[in-house]
Amino acid sequence: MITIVQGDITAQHVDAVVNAANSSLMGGGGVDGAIHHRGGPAILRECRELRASRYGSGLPTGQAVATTAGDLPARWVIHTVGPVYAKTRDRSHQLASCFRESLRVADELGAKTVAFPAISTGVYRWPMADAARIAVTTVRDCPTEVREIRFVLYDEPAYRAFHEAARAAG
Ligand code: AR6
Repeated sequence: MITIVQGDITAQHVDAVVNAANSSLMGGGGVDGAIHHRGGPAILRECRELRASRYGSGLPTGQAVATTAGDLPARWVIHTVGPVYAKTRDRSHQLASCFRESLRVADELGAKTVAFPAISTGVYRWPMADAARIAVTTVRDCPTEVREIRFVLYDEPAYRAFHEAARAAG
């Protein structure tokens, strides 16, 4: 089931929230900043451990990895790295990969409810309507045990874009 809501991803009562991270896993602005701010230092501690153990040169674009959600209502944060938008180079497959890989990690964890932000549409400048189309069609076609995939959009235009994408996807 796909649901679309307007709100703050850090406030979602779901099993896992997805973070629009960068490959350093060391935090940043936007969703990433909000998740680390509200989730507290436990998240960064696990991110540091992941950098030291598995991702010495950073989490590659399109991949996903889980940590605790610290003080957030969710149980886990799934960090994924969206592509930076570029007119001259189609990176749609990397954006789609973020959704698929996040759901794969969610299945490994046993998460049944997962909240996604509009990955890459902020600092990484992906046009909202196109990002919404990729997000909705990718999760719709992705085999998963997750029962609710919740898109959490920060503002009204993003919320409308995801509704329109869901309507177009049928
Ligand atoms: N809840 C839901 N959506 C949000 C929230 C929130 N609390 N805050 C912002 N958004 P961005 P990106 C929306 O920039 O483009 C960071 O510095 C926002 O309006 O968070 O993938 C990372 O460290 C936008 O539509 O992620 C990376 O360096 C969407 O979330 C880089 O930004 C994504 O915006 C990643 O850039």
